[in-house]
Amino acid sequence: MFNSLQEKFDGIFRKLKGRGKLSEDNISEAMREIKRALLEADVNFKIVKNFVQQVSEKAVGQEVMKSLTPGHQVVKIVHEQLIALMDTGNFKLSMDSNRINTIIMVGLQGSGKTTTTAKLASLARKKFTGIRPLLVACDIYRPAAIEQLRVLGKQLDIPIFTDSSRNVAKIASKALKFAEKENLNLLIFDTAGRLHIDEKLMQELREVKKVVQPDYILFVADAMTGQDAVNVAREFNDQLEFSGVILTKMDSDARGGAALSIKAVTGKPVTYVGMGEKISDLEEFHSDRMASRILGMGDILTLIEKAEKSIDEEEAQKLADKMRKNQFTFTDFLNQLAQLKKMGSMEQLLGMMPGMNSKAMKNINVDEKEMKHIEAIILSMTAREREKPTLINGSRRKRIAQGSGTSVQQVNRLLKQFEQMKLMMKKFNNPKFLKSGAFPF
Ligand SMILES: Nc1nc2c(ncn2[C@@H]2O[C@H](COP(=O)(O)OP(=O)(O)OP(=O)(O)O)[C@@H](O)[C@H]2O)c(=O)[nH]1
Ligand SMILES: [Mg+2]
Repeated sequence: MFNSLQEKFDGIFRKLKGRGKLSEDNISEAMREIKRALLEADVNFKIVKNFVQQVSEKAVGQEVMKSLTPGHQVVKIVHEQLIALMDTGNFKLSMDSNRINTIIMVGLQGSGKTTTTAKLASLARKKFTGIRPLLVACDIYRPAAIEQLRVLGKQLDIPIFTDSSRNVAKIASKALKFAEKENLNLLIFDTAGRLHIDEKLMQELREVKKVVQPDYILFVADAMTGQDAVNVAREFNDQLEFSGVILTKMDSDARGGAALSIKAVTGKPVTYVGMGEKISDLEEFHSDRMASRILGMGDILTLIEKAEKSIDEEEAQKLADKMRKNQFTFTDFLNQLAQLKKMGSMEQLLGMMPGMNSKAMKNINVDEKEMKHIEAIILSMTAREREKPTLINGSRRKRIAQGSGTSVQQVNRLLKQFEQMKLMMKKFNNPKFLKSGAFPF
């Protein structure tokens, strides 16, 4: 996500930070570079112009020029300005289990409406107490669309509503009655997409809107389509007035133009972002966290939230105790790998760490295959070996390598890394080390 923009900002800021004092020329050169970087990221031209103008007005001010760390001051200004650009205002999805809540999903064909309908239902059920969702199939043009929703519903154990009527507004109205009867209180309407906006679709959506009187209309857009997504958003908003945007496929979007422009162009905020094809790959959008990610400052808050959602607190406490007492074993390591996997791919997680821009990621070379090897090696150990790795002599190493389809060298490497890890933990546990401030948290 945002890889190319991250890399460019990194280069621009490195130059600025390297200078003791900044002249107006230095700043205007940086502004030219920022402008180019944003345009290459496919951000709307007018927005770029405005953005750079505002940043430079603040940056050439006395405070920055006189500051001892002018480069850092400029980064701070850009950070603030990025936050303002993507500001979500006071939008917050809220739900009340004592009444029927409704959301209509709209957007072009293939933007991710159906997938996101399921993701959102699952997220709402977790986030709000007493929410019982119903997925309503309003895409009557493709039989496969209903089947797709059915599969997703089944996977999540969430009911879906379908009807043979050819009138979408009628289906919507029947779905509302069905929900009342079945005591379901969140209806998400998955509507049909078109390749382009056409009057028939808009008319149909307006009718559904009239019948449902929805709490929210969410416009779903494929982030990878950049400015096209923004232009389509503007038209949908003019014709239908939506409440917010969900940007999908952010995991594959290297440029970020849609995320950066859509609020300024439509006046409607990005609310959630799709970060992958899995049901759990839907994240709340926060402009400050996104701005930090773009500037390579990481997104520790989202990382913590992900951890809170996927990691069993009691387990984590036990683990921390073991680490403190230096009793950490391969069994614990295996458990930890399993918990980590629940949080997402290694790449996704590392991407949220501060300083992890795309360049750093390349150097680290997150190899999911390597993780699988590690897992296989540990699984090939006996229970006793996992608890007491010093038992693992030459012949055991050979057996483990054979059992896990790896080499003795790989087994050796893991054993060595494990020892080093334990040494590190010992260091962290030393109060002197913690006081030295070397540990960042
Ligand atoms: N990588 C990635 N893929 C996604 C994401 N969201 C959706 N997709 C994929 O995008 C494709 C289209 O998604 P759908 O949910 O079927 O899109 P749709 O808007 O319902 O499409 P139509 O019903 O044809 O209009 C599917 O293959 C999804 O798996 C995302 O956040 N990341
Ligand atoms: Mg669909």
